Amino acid sequence: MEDCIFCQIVVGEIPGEIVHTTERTVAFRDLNPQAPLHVLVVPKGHFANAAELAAGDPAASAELLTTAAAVATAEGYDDYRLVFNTGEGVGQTVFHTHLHVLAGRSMTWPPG
Ligand code: IU
Repeated sequence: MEDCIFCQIVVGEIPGEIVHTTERTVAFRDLNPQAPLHVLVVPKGHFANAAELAAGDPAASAELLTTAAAVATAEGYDDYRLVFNTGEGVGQTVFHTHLHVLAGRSMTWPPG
């Protein structure tokens, strides 16, 4: 989708600090990090949210998780939090599926 900012990062039309790439995913640092490690893992294809990705491209859906784990391990974290926001009501602001990988500080549960 040409007006999707994460699609543009995936193809290199706008810069992102990319930390890891696989066949189906790209991982880049969040511009507004909420923890010492805050990386977003996105599928190369455009899907609005995690459920649509799982239905439309199960292989990419699985690869998002393995990429997230690989990024956390490569950055030296055994403990990390993975988050998919789905819908404006819970804070989704970018409608290209992205898995937040957060680590490096203590976190509370439940999330706010
Ligand atoms: P959310 O789950 O849709 O709320 O997360 C969107 C994230 O994308 C949020 O953490 C932003 O800081 C981040 N982000 C980014 O890293 N680069 C961008 O160009 C834009 C948003 I727009």
